[in-house]
Amino acid sequence: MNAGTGTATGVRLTDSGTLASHTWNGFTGMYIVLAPGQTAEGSTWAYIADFTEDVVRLQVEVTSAEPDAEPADNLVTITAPLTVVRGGFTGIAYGDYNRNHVLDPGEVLPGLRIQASGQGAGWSAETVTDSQGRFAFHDLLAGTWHVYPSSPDWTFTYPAVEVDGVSEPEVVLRGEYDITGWLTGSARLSAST
Ligand SMILES: [Ca+2]
Ligand SMILES: [Ca+2]
Repeated sequence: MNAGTGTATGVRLTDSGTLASHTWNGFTGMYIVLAPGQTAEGSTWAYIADFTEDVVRLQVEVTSAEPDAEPADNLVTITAPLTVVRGGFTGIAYGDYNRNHVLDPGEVLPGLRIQASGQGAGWSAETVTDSQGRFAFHDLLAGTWHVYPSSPDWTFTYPAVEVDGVSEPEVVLRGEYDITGWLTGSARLSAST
């Protein structure tokens, strides 16, 4: 709010803190003009970028082109307690050779690279299945994670897993072999003489 008696031009809002990149609705890229007594509101939505402390910190500052009679009231610092929930999930990957939708002996896929990506930017993790075809992700941020097994021979659907920090869901990754890789061959025709 412009509490002064003169018009404020070039009013802009800047902030710093532990939030990831974000923009302010109502202020983004704009210089606002405020007549005396006029109020401007902004809102924002952001992921939290820094989890190292148990607080969310946001410092918002309003500046204008004109000298401010009282610069001290232009800065607001907000802190809120932050509880970071972490959890994980486990799973097994197999290639369903006989296409019966059942994990049969000999079908587990060891050494399979598995990626997981979460809701936030840069939320990703990766692991490799062990000799039993098993894998586990721990210490992930709670939320929806998508699982991406990668194999040149097997085609998977990419399941979504809810990580809640309470229980660790078990994910079964069933691979179907890529038929295009199995149909290569050659035919030789000969004509009778
Ligand atoms: Ca002021
Ligand atoms: Ca099977």
